[in-house]
Parts: sequence; structure tokens; C-alpha cells
Amino acid sequence: MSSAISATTPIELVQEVYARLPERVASGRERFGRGLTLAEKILLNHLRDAEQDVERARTYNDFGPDRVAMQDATAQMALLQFMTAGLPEVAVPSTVHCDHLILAKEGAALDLKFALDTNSEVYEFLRTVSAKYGIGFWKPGSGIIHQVVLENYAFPGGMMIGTDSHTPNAGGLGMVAIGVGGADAVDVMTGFPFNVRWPKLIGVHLTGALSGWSSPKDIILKVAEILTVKGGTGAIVEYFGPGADSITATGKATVCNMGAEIGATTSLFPYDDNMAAYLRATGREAIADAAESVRGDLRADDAVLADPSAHFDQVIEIDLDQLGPMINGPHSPDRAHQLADVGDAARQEGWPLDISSALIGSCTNSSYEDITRAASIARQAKAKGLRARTQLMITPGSEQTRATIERDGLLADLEGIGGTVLANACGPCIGQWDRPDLDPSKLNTIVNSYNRNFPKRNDGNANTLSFVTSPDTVIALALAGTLDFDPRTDTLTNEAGEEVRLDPPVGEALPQGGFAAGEDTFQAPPVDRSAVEVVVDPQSDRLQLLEPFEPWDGRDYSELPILLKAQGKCTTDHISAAGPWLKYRGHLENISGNLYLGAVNAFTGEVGTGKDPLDGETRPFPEIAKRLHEAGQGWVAIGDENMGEGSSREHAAMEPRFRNAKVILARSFARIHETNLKKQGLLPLTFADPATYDEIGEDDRISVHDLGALAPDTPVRGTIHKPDGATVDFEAHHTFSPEQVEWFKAGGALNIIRQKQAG
Ligand code: MIC
Ligand code: SF4
Repeated sequence: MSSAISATTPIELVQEVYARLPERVASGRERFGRGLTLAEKILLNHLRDAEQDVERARTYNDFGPDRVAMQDATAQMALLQFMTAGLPEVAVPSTVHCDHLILAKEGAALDLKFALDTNSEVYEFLRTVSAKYGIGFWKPGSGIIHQVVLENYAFPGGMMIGTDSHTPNAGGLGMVAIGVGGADAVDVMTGFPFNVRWPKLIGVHLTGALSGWSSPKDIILKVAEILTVKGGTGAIVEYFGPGADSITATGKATVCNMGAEIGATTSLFPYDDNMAAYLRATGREAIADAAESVRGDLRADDAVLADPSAHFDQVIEIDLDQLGPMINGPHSPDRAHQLADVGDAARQEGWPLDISSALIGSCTNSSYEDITRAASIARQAKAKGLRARTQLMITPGSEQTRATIERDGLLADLEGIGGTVLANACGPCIGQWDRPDLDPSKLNTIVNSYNRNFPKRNDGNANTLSFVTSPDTVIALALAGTLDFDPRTDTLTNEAGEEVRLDPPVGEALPQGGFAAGEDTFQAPPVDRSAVEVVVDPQSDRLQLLEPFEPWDGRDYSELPILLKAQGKCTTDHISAAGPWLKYRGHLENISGNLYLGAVNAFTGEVGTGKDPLDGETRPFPEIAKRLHEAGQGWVAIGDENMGEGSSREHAAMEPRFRNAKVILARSFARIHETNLKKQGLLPLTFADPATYDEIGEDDRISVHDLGALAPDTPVRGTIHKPDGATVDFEAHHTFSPEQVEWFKAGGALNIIRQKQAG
């Protein structure tokens, strides 16, 4: 296996996938009695057993993905779990990418040096564990996982999983790329199938073409407005139509990337000339040639295009000619505004119009094309006597992109209007941002080209109002210094006091001089791996070896106290915050110190604190959880809609499990979080009647009955016990498949792998 671990996808792997594609597609058409969408073709081609029963939104199916990618903040827990399985090497090509742990403060060079210093123990662990188990290792400074994957590994018609919710970025190259928790990655790396429910299909028909100030980001901001943060749950979003083919590969990746924000399983575009051009420009001519030979099978069938509604569960029409620039926020990525209207909305809502910081980058928008467009605005702005009126920061997506935009003078253009270039990493997108000059007691507005804008996400400050938009709009707003500016209609006053207007951005899809290689940041696993030692210091406060969780004891859950009833949004950022807590991502006990710190207590409206059922005192949630754990007392957490929205981080499931949670009851769950809970042996349930949520009081207890009979498609019965002895019975739903019921009984999926490996 480790021979296949290189800095690119070997052509043999691609050829293998394409070799079985035509036949799987043909038999799929026969089986369904109709034409196939692209997503269906790729899924059918990656079924472990081609004959498996398949039904949308119903069957759980076993897939064999072509690769696994992990970023440093999630890889630690994934690989700590992998280590306990006792295998000599990973069963599928896998890579680790160091991108999340770099704090943005002074600029690229100093920040990277600081990160290497402060995270040396974790990097060393990841480097050696990768070397030991045959995993490719991308060092700090190599760039954001999804950009590195797009530039090196993604290929049309492939299937991959990644321990990060924005893994669907690779859909820009026509890949089914799914974000998962670490335990799912462990399945695949240990040779087990990837098990996921066969998705529904949402088709997005794109007509017309983008122009002027509109860019691919506006497509997904529009889709987020239409579908909302939960509208894509359990679905693959497939783009098609002439508008789809008019977008560059990196533009398509932007759209697919942010599909994570609508909860979609993944998003993808059909193979086209833009993808071929991108593959060729990134040194993958052989893959482009191979893709050409199965071109028809890398696009939806004509029958689908002729009658989309007969093939998709839902069809959305977007005319790109009519699509204007958009900006979404604050606090939720689906809170959409037309750029022209956001100033009025801000005045109405009391959001500061003044912008405190403008940021370009993240895995969503940091491609060569993105930077050329932004730089084109910067160049003309400088020529017209303008400068950024707010802090402006740029994070290149990868070392290759950074080296190329530096060579082509684009970084200089951005610096020319006052921009600062940060390290090739996630940085402020994940709270790795030190803002010493900010007064945290005052509201402040930031604009960025990122994807998520939940409270506290970027700088840990709940008073920061974050708006997501395209890099073009970020630059325009940075030059204006205010939200209330539309470059299509408004003018700016330059240094000489003249009114000037910005021309629309112009971009280049691919560098004319080819990509510059930049620094070599890849480490292949050594041929002889026997001598590699993986060290985890028992005294470490950043890494901790994992102990298997206890199996279920066969007893029903009786009168469990409630640790938390969350009100409104309870995303993974609310459950297990990132930013300063990222340093504990390899230490389950320490990171459990952040459990539910961002959650809003439905009984009090307070954030992060609740009533301790043991003594009635008010304490931070993680402290109560620790006390319950130490007292051997199981507990329940209650969530509202779309519980666990956002990240793939399985810490949001492992922490409650570690602290002795038994049941997580919610109105609804985000897909990855729900799976993560099941994987760790927890019981995620949804209220059959959403109003049951309202019935639950602070001092109530919850019972769940007949767990021995837990079975697919059968509701679970529960009881709410009131302090005065009254009881309210309720019904709850779940999505356990027969196999997943076994995870529950074993105390987590990993225990099953361990047993199989041992036995
Ligand atoms: C994010 O964007 O929230 C993250 C940080 O990339 C996460 C992964 C993590 O929490 O480590 C994600 O999107 O899955
Ligand atoms: Fe990194 Fe932000 Fe992308 Fe997550 S969304 S991978 S934190 S850049």
C-alpha cells in the first residue's frame, strides 16, 4: 500500500476505477430502468457489493472509497483510534494535512515558526504515526487540506472521505467526496467499508453565465438561502446545465465546498473541459486523458438533463445572468442578503456598518483564480489612489498557490493596498486569530470569503458579526471600509478627494506560466517502517492514548438527569469549540473541558452553564459533566433543530461519551454529528413530536425503554419524569441500521473492529 502513497494519485488507481465504470453504469441503468445522474454513477461504481439493495434515503450501503484525507485537528483522534485497532498499515491511500493549528498573528513566516514551535509534539506524533502506518504526511505550511487534495489527489469519478466537513470541495473535480468523523475514516483505513445512507438527490440547474461582480461564491450563497442550513441533509447536490460547464474547476470547488453549510452529504459537478484544463495545469495529464476516455460516464445521462424532475428529488433553477453579488450573515451562513441591501439590513438590525477586518482565504476561496480576481481589484484601486480602509488579510490556500501568486506579483498587488499575507492555513477561519487591539465588549463587523460564520468562530468573540461573501466583494468592502457599499453603483473618494468607481474584477483560471512548485512539503512514508516509533508521552497535556469505552450493559436507561437543554443553534462550535481548544484535539480528557461551553441553556438563556443535578448549583457544563461522570451517573442532553451542524469533529460526540452521556435527544440532527454519536456508542434520538422538546423541564428525568429491541424503522419509547412524580410518555425516532445497532451494543463501532482484529 505505502508504494501508492505519493504526492499525487497514481494513474493506476484512476484506471482501476474507470475500468469498472462503464459496466457498473450500464447495469445501474438497467436496474433503475432509467438514466443515471453523475452521483448515482459514482456511488454505484464504489459499492462494495454491486448487487446490494439500494434505495434513496432508506438503505445504508457499503462503499469502498479510493482514499482518505485527514487534517491535523481531526487526524489526531482518528489516528489514536486507528492505533488501537492493531493493524500494521492503512488499507487505503491516506494522507494527513497540517493546516488547522497555525495561529494567525504576525504574517506567514513568523506565524509558521511559532506554530512549529508550539505544536511540535503534535506534529511529531502525526509525522511518526503517518510514517509508521504508511500514510502520506503534508507538513505545516503545505496548505489547507481541501486545496492540497484538489491540486494533487482529486479526480473525476472518484470517491473519497475526509475527516473534515468541507471535504466536498473535491466535487469541483467531479468526485464524490464526503466529510466524516474520524471513526468513519478508521473503518476505511482498517479495510472495512464506508457505510452511509444512500442519499437523496437535489439537482441544481444552472443556466446563463456569471459576469461582472458575480462569482461562484454567489451561487452557493444563493443555494444556502434557498435550502437553509438543513435543507441539504441526507442529500447529494448535483449541479448541471450550461451554467455548470461555464465555471472553472476551482470555482466549482468553491460551490461544492460550501455545500457543507446546507448539510449536504456532498456536492459535485459533471466532468468538463474546465476540469480537464485544471488537471493538465496541475501536472495530471494522464488523469485528464483517462477521464476523456470515459467522459460520458462522468456526466449525468441525457435522459436526466431532458427531464430533471424525474431523476432528482428536488430541482433548483438558478439563472447566472440574473445572479448578483451576495453576502450572508451574521451568525448563520444561510442568512442571505443581496450586497445592494445589506447596508439597509445592518441599519435596521443595529449591526455596525464599519468593518473592522476583511479577510480573504479559507478552503472555500483561496484558489489562483480567486486571488487573480482580488488582485485585479487591488491593482486598479491603487492606480486610482485608493487603499484598504480596514485591516485586510489574505491566506493562500496552498504552498503551490502561494508560490505562484507571489511569482506572478499578485501578493504584491494585495500588499499594495495594505493587505497582510498569512500562512497557508486555516487561520482566522477556525478561530486561530489573535486580535489584541479589539475591544471585545463592543459589536464589530468583519467580512470574509470563508464559509461558516457562527458566533465566536473567527476570534472567540461573540460580539464579532461575521459576513461571508466572495473575495471580490471582500476587497471592494475593504476599500470602502463599510458594509454599505455596492461597487456596481457606488463611488469611493480617493486620496486626492476625487470620486472614483471600481471596475469589475478580471481573473485568470490558471497561471499562464504554470504553477510554481513552492517548497516541497510532502513526506512519503519510508519503505522500511519497522523502526519508526510513535511516541505519546503519558505526561503530555496534548496527546492521550485512548481507552476503549465500556459496552452497553444491556439495561434500559432509567431516570437520567438532564445536563443540557440547548436552545436554538447548537453547532459543533457550540458543543466543542475550536480556537484555543484546538490544542487539545489529541487529548480526550482535556478537550472535554470545553463540552457545551457555547450552548445556550434553554432554561436560563445563559451560555455554557447549567444546574448541576447532583446538588442544584450552577456550574459550567463541562464541570457538571465531569462531576456526573465521576459519580458514575449517566445523563441526557437535549438539542433543538439540526443539532451538531457544522464541523465533522468527533470530539463533539466523544466528549459526551467520555463524560458518561447516554442519550442525545433533539428535534433533528446534522448528518455527520449523528453518525459520530452512533459511532461512539451513544443513542441519538429525535422527538416524534417536536413539541415534546417544550415539555422538558430543568429538574425532569428521562427514561428510555426496551433498548434490547432497538431495531431499524421502529420508534423508541421514552418517559419524562416530572419532579412531582407526574410522567409524560413520548416516542422518539432514530436512524440506526441493523449494523449500527451493533455499534450501540458494543459500546462503539471501534470495539467491533478491535474484536474482529483480535479474533
Ligand atoms: C471547520 O471548518 O469547522 C473545521 C475546523 O475545518 C472542521 C473540522 C474540525 O473541527 O477539525 C470541519 O469543518 O469539519
Ligand atoms: Fe480550514 Fe476553515 Fe476550511 Fe475548516 S472551513 S478546513 S477551518 S479553512
